[in-house]
Amino acid sequence: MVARSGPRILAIVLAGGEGKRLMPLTRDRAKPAVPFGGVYRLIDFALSNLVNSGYLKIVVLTQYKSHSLDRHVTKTWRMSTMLDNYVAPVPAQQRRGKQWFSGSADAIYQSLNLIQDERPDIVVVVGADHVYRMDFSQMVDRHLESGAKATVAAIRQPISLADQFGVIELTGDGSGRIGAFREKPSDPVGLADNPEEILASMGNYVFDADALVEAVTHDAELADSNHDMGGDIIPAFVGNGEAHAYDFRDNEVPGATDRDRGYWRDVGTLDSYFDAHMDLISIHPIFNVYNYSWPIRTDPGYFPPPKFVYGASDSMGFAVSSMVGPGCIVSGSTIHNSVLSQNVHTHSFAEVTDSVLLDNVDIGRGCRIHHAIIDKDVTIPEGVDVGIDHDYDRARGFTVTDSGLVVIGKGAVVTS
Ligand code: ADQ
Repeated sequence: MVARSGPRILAIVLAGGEGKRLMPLTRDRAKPAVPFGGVYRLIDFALSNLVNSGYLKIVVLTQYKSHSLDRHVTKTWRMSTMLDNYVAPVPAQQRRGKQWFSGSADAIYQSLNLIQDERPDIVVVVGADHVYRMDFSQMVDRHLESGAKATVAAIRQPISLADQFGVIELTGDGSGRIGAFREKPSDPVGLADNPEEILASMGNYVFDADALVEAVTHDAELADSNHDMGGDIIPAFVGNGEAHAYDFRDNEVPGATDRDRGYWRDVGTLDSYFDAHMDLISIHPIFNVYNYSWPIRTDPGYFPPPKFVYGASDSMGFAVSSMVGPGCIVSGSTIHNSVLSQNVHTHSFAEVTDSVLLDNVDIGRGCRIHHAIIDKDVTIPEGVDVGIDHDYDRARGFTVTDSGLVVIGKGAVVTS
C-alpha cells in the first residue's frame, strides 16, 4: 500500500467528443487525438495538467473514432501498475444497455463501476480539447474549503463567444456560489463590471464523488435530459445551491510568464486551432511550451533531430519564427511563421508561410504554401501552390474557412 494523505482522487477525462467544427482534421480521429504543436495531441494538455497536479489515477472515456486516441494514450501515458497509478482509456462499453454514450454525463454514468472500484472522495472531471496549464490541486483545495458539492472552473471570455460556452452567473454575495448556469445561451448578459465579457465554464469540474454518482444516476432516469455535463448535471447542482465557481485567475503554475499566465484556449474551430499554433511561435510566446517547470508531456517518438540543408543551386534551407519537429528536413526552402510536425520534408525553392504542416507532409520543389493546415501524409507535388488562389483551392476540394485558412485533410491526393 502506497502511503497517502488527503482525499482520494480519481480523474475522469471526457474524450469522446466528435469535434465536427474541426473537420477535416477530425474525419479519422477523435478531437482529443488531433495533433497539436508539432509533437503533441490535444489530450496531452489535460493529461499533463492532471499528472503535474499529482493525480495519477486517470480514466479517459472515449467513444468516437477512438483508435488513434486509444493508441496514443496506451503508448504514451502508460504508468506504473506496481504503484497503482494508471491512465486507462475506457471505450463506451454498453454496460447499461445496447447504446453508446448519449452525452458526457451518460459517459460517466456508464462508467460508474470505475468510481465504485476506486472509491474516491473527490472526482475531477476534465475535458480533453483545450490548450492551457492548470494545477487542479489548487481547485480541489478551494472545492474542499467552500463546502460545495460541485465546483466549476471559470474564465472570462468575450460575450460574442457566449453561445459556445456554459455561462456562469454568480450569486454576487462574494461566496463564489453559482446562482445561474446556462449552457450556450443565445441571449447572454454581460458581467456587471464589464458588459463585453461573460464568465465561461472551462468544462473542468471537481465533485464530491457521492454527489456526482447520485447526480448522474438520477439524470439517467430523466427522459427529457440530454445527459450532458454542461447542459444537465451542472445546472442541477446549481439549482440545489450546491455549485461554486473557481476563478482560473487564482491558479498559479510554476514557471508561468507574464505573457502566458492565465492562457486557455478552446481549439474548437479550424481558425482557433490555427491561432493557437501561432500563439506558440512568437519570440515571447503567448503560450510557452518551453516551461519545463510544468511540462507538457508526450512521446517524442524515434525521429532524429530536424535538419536544415542547402538545396539546388545553393538555395538556403532555413526556418524563422517557427517550430520544426523531429525528423524534419528543410532542404533549400524557407519556413516562416509556421509549425512543422514530425518528419516533414520541404524541397528546394519551396516557401512555407503562416502554416501548420502535420506529420509526413512532403512539400515539393518551388511550392508556395500560405496560411494553410496540411494534415498527415500529404504530398504536394513540385510547383503546386496552396493558399495563394482560394478559388483554385476550393476547386481542388480543399476546405477554405471564412478567414481564408486552407485545410487539406489527411492523406489527400493532391495532383496539381
Ligand atoms: P462542449 O465542449 O461543447 O462544452 P461537449 O461537446 O460535451 O461540450 O464536450 C465536452 C468534453 O466532453 C470534450 O472533451 C468532449 O471530447 C467530451 N465528450 C463529449 N461527449 C462525450 C461522450 N459522449 N463521451 C465522452 N466524452 C464526451 C463544454 C461544456 C461547456 C463549457 C465548454 C468549455 O458543456 O459548459 O463552457 O465545454 O469548452
